[in-house]
Amino acid sequence: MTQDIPTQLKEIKSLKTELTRFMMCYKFALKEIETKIDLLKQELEYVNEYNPIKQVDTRVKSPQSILRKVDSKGIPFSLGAIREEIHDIAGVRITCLFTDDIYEISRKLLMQKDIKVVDYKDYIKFPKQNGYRSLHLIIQVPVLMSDRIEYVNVEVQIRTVAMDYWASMENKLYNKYNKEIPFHISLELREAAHSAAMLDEKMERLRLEMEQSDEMGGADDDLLKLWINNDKFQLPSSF
Ligand code: 0O2
Repeated sequence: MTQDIPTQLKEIKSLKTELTRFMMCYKFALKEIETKIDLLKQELEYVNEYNPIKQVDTRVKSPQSILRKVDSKGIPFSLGAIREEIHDIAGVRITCLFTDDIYEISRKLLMQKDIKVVDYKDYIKFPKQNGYRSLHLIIQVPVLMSDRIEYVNVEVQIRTVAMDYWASMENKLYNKYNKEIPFHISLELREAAHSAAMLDEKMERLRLEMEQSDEMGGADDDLLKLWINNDKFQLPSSF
């Protein structure tokens, strides 16, 4: 039985409201988590005199991308199922300098009482076959709507600058070759992932050495400290 035009219009309007509320929840969840990260940044900066968070990017997945995932994973086409099954509609990416910072940031975030952990994937200790490394947390953040509290899933990716550099290059190639990266390029990518991991390890060792030398009352390495704490600091050309 076909519905009359006013009933159809009413249904379309109510669907539109439902969809807007659905997407708004993710936008609000990102605002909540951004505020938390900002407070964490300030706290670490003032208490530890070192802010490990170099960059924070957020995004809400586009409706097209959500639909692609629904299709590829065979998820039933309903808002309830999408909410349950797709965990990265709201995404935050935190970039830092050192691997240890990743775990420190994740510990500090997960310590917060109103954050629930849904999933924890450590692609640093267990890199993906293609070389991808990053720490992924799926967390639930409470969002206060006008009539209720919604617990909204947010995917938090935490990685070093080197891991991020690699992942953005790999993503470009993945898109360029329409998911079928030629074998010789995938080998080079794996090599690059290995080099990035070596660089991260080396940087971590240098930092440890610097901290130990500070603890033993050694001379402050002002250049290295300036570099770690200031994004805009440039090494002199004679360095
Ligand atoms: P986009 O465009 O970033 O949104 P899921 O697919 O999330 O349900 P999965 O695959 O187990 O389940 O999640 P995983 O492995 O935690 O990956 C989720 C996100 O991590 C991806 O989202 C990417 O952003 C990133 N990622 C995972 N693997 C790779 C990789 O090999 N290379 C790069 N460059 N990024 C990766 P989307 O939805 O795929 O993409």
